[in-house]
Amino acid sequence: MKLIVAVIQDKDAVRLLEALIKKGYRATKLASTGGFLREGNTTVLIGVEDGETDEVLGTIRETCRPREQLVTPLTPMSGPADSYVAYPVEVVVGGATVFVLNVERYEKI
Ligand code: 2BA
Repeated sequence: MKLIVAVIQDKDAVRLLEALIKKGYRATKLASTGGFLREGNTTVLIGVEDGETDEVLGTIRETCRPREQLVTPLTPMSGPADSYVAYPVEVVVGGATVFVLNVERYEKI
């Protein structure tokens, strides 16, 4: 058994969950926050049999898309803050950051 942990954008969460549930998978949605942007994102936990992993990864690929986002860097911790001009930089967020973990034991109690 595998545990698929997918960090996705909030905008894609409903589409991914609907697609997973339609295909008979079970999933848990967690509200999370990205360490870099410090903005809300969604982490989805999906427990699957080994042979189902690729289908779930395909579903994530179909429903989660990359988007460009402008980020304004924070003022530097040292140096004259008044002469610092923060130019927005563009980062590409998503489609999804996915970790596939081996599950040592699974019990439903
Ligand atoms: P954030 O950490 O808020 O990162 C959002 C986006 O900012 C990233 O998109 C990436 O394009 C950019 N970024 C992140 N760290 C950067 C850095 N040190 N320098 C320059 N740009 C940087 P994604 O790579 O698609 O990541 C989306 C979200 O997935 C992340 O949100 C984070 O919540 C999660 N994530 C990504 N990689 C991870 C990892 N190795 N471990 C745990 N969570 C991860």
